[in-house]
Amino acid sequence: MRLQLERRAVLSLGANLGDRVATIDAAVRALDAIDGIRVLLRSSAWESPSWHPDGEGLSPDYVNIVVIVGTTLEPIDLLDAVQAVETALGRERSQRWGSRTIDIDIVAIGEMEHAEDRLVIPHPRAHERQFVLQPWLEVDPRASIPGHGPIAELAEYAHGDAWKLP
Ligand code: A4P
Ligand code: MG
Repeated sequence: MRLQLERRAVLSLGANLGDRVATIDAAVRALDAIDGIRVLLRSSAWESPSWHPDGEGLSPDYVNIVVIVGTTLEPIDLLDAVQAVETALGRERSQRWGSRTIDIDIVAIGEMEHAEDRLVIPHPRAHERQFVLQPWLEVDPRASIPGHGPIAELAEYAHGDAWKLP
C-alpha cells in the first residue's frame, strides 16, 4: 500500500435557493462520502446578504458554512469532486454570481498558492468576505490565508455582514 499525503483544505459552502440548510447538510454528507475526502470540522450556519459586483442584497440571502477537510486528492481532482457534488445537488451554472442551490468553493489548501485557468488557490475573494471569515474563525481562529495574513485580522477589515443562525 502506498502512503498518500493528506492535506488540509478549507471549503466554503453557500446556498441561497431552496432549503438552504438541508442542501448544505446534504453537501457535507456527500463530500465526506468521497474517497480521498474526510470532513474534519464544520462551522455553524451563517446568514448574509447576497454579494454581487453590482451590489449587495439583490438576490435572496445566503446561508454559508466552512468545512475543514483532510484530502489526499490533487487540487484539480478536489475541484472536480466538489463540482460533482454541486451538480448532484441541482446546481445550475447559468450565470456567474447568480443564485444557486449550492456553491462549494475551495478557499485554501494548506499553504498552497496556485493559479491556473480552472483553479485559483487561495480563493481570490475569500479574504475580504465576512461570510467566509466568520464561519472559518469559529472552527480555526488561528488560521491564516497565504499571501493575506491571519483571518482574525482580515475579519476586522472585511466588508459586509454575516450573522450566526440560531
Ligand atoms: N474556480 C477558480 N478557483 C476556484 C476555487 N478556489 N474554488 C473556478 C472553486 N472554483 C474555482 O465558479 C466559476 C469557476 O471558478 C469554476 O468553474 C472554477 O473552475 P462557479 O462556482 O461555477 O461560479 P460562481 O460561484 O458564480 O463563481 P465564483 O468565482 O466562485 O463566485 P464567487 O465570487 O465565489 O461568488 N453572497 C453571499 N452572501 N454568500 C456567498 O456564498 N457566493 C457568490 C459566488 C456570490 N455571492 C455570495 C456568495
Ligand atoms: Mg463557486
